[in-house]
Amino acid sequence: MIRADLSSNLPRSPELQAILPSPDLRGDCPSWPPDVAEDYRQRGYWQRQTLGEWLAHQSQCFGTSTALVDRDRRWSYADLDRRVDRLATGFQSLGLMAGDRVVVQLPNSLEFFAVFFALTRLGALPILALPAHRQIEIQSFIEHAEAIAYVLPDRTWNFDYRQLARTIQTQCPSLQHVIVVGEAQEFCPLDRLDGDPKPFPDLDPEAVAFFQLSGGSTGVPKLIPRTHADYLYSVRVSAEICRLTPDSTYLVALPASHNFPLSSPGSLGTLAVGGKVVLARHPNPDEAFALIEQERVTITALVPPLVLAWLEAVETRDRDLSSLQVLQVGGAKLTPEVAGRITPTLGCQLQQVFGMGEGLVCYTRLDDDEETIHTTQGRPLSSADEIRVVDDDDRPVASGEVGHLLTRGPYTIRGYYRAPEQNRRDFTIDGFYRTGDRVCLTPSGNLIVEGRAKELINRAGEKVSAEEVESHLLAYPDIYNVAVVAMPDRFLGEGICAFLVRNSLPDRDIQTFDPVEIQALKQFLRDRGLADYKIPDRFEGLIALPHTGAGKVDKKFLRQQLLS
Ligand code: OOB
Repeated sequence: MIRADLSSNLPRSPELQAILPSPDLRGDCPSWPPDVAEDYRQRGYWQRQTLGEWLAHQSQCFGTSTALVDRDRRWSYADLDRRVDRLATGFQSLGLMAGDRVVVQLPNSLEFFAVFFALTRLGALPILALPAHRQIEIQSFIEHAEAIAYVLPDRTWNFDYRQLARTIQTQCPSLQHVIVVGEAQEFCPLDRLDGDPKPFPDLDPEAVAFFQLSGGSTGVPKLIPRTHADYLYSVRVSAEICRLTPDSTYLVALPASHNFPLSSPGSLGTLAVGGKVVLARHPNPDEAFALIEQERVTITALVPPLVLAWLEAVETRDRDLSSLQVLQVGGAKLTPEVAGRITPTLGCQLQQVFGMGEGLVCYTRLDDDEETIHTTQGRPLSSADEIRVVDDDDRPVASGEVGHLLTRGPYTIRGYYRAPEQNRRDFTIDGFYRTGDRVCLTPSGNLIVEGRAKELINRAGEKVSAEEVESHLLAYPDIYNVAVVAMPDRFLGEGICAFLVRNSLPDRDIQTFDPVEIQALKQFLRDRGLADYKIPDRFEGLIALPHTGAGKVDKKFLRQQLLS
């Protein structure tokens, strides 16, 4: 059991907290206008329930059923709810209060769910980082949100997160608590956070509950504030669309904190109906196929490159995948050719999912015709989702034409956290989110994603800002100029190519980078703390960058060079 003396904070009384006004993030997080919010309430989209209350309710309904399976550990709904209560008390004894921001970077594990629900039950706000994030990302989340705590694992086979935490601690004055799952060394072990639950503060279901992360097109991190009410709405409807039942078993193969496996319908959608959630540490076919066979998994979600890996692996693995009914694919564009191979090879139905951390999620429906499922990315989950497809001047395009996708609705944010300038760019005056996707709308109301207008590289579903990678490469000695672009990649969908201009021009004919230089460049980026998935797949040397007539770097020309 943990006592208040473990805290570097003065203990703050939860009773006092309950009578204080709820933390007001409204200045930091643009919200829905009052009349729109009232409409969403009246129509029953937003309900008077927080994530914490929701979990307690699920525990009452499905107490002894298995909620979560993590290797040989199994928690029932009641186990989960109990652990969440005790952990929330432990967080309270550390001094964490409603409104405090906490970076959570955990692998797919029981602890991820315990921590997520314990913080939200307390009204503290998890920032859901990915296990792949490194110093650059974690530090910027902590600084941007003035987070006071960071929850991380001890290590994986090739990376020691505690070492990362040590570096972060020296850089981030706001950080007061480092909490480690596993061998904690000098930090606070998660296991010690425990205590008999006392009343938790009353929270407003329409207040921010946690932050998703946006694949921003600039280097600045964008935190997506999601409220209890908006998130639970999208979870409920997603579970319905995917026809989840208490007999459903969902395999979390992608990182559990990402919006797709968390809520579309993901783990939360499964818990919403009394189903079972199985956690894979890694989405590779060996681990995933074994779990599908052992736990009789009925539904899972993948990004397109993993679909290819699974399709190839089926031939050589002797596993019973017959329980699998639905394979959801999203995060990046699935080609109709690969879509067509899924049912014959894996024996399950395909559902395409086009969504974003900011809100809007589109699904092909399970009873759609084959053509729709293979060639479109589906339609919005709610009839209250508003969709506009517009030209560069925000005028609606003719029906069937390609244009920019704008959207607003009951679970799509009205602005990022503490980002007024970005918000002016990414949201229209009347509250539509500029998704950055170029789409066309079919006569049946389904969307086809044709590309992106924003300068973002979609590498196997991971969103990488070209500008961010460029800024780090420019810091390398002997690099004078750089342009980072997406390149077509059969497996990743898009790979990252860096065009580099050296300071010194050794020989006009030798512009290529040899393997030793490439290794050095990659190591340089890693040492700066950049996540691995942002490190370019290809490096090309140039004498100078090409420019457009308007004087901008001609990235279109560079992309074309990669095709020839
Ligand atoms: C999902 O969320 P994010 O926030 O990582 O990325 C959103 C972006 C979209 O704007 C789009 O550019 C791309 O990812 N995307 C797709 C896609 N699904 C997402 N592009 C083409 N086809 C698709 N099916 O990636 C996400 C969130 C919830 C559910 C599913 C995916």
